[in-house]
Amino acid sequence: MPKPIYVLSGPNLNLLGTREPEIYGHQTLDDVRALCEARAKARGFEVVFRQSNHEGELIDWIQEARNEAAALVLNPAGYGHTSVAILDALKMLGIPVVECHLSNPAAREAFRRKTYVSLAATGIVSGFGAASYELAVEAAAGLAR
Ligand code: CA2
Repeated sequence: MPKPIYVLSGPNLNLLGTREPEIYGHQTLDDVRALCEARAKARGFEVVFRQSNHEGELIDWIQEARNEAAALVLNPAGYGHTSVAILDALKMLGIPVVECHLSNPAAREAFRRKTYVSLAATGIVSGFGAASYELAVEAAAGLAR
């Protein structure tokens, strides 16, 4: 059995589906989890799916992924635009990293056009709502082989 694909989500995404559906869609994070699990299963992987509102906890999980994961899918949410600490953790990872966003940050406010995470990501999937996660898992499964 291969190592799992870690799918980590950052702050406020626990509230997904409850506001701004025109930007983020109507699906909840539990719906997203189900999509990720199904796509990973079809590619022979399991998923470790977690969300945190805390930067340090996300960093702990990224460090854990060094030994425990085949690849990482990360939606850093707001931390993507601010966190050098998460970038530093990703640089030490040594496994493929797929950055993932529900919306397309490049088409939004100027402050969203840069993410630190992108500097360490193998690739980015954004703008497809919950399907961004599915596509990111697909990419991660391909990279993990
Ligand atoms: O599009 C994305 O996935 C983002 O990572 C979402 C972040 C935002 O800061 C990034 O620029 C792009 C915001 C997450 C807010 O969480 C939500 C909570 C409830 C409903 C919708 C989103």
